[in-house]
Amino acid sequence: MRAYVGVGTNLGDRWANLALAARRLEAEPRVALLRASRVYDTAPLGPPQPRYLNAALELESELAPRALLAVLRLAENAARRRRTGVRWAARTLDLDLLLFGDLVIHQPDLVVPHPEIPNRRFVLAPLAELCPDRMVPGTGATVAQLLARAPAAELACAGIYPR
Ligand code: A4P
Ligand code: MG
Repeated sequence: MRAYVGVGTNLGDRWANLALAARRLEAEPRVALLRASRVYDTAPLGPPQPRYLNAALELESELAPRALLAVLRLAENAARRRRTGVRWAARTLDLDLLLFGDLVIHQPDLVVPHPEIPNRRFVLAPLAELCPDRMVPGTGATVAQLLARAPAAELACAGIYPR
């Protein structure tokens, strides 16, 4: 199944955290990392915190959604182990399962499509590089359409995804 993952990092060596996420997915036997968006430098949404790097990854997953989510959590943990002396709330790596084929999932610990997609330009801009014409289930709109109507947000392309 074709799946899309949102990557966010605002702590530590952010570029290294992005690279780690890609390496972890590439090392997964039942996951193929097909493409990466460019990397965006984005203003933080929420409480005051450092700026983020955001990107999106396109996967082909033979793993079921929950198993893929577990892989994402392990990759986050791997990034956390690399950091030193940070507050518990700080995040070196946030991997969100944005889309999994056309599936709609509403479980306590897994909601797909990720419910914040329409509100977040830092998710939609990279995702639109990979799959602008893909319908986002439950919204009646494509990724490109959601991007066109998303709330304004400050973001700038910062480079290609590190591999
Ligand atoms: N969960 C449910 N559905 C999903 C899904 N589709 N993908 C559950 C991933 N996880 C999903 O996640 C909390 C719980 O969500 C998990 O246990 C999982 O089972 P988390 O990543 O541990 O916690 P979180 O990061 O606080 O949650 P969330 O919703 O990812 O946080 P936010 O709201 O995304 O906050 N500003 C910019 N510019 N860029 C960013 O990337 N990110 C955040 C993080 C805030 N501001 C930001 C950015
Ligand atoms: Mg998350």
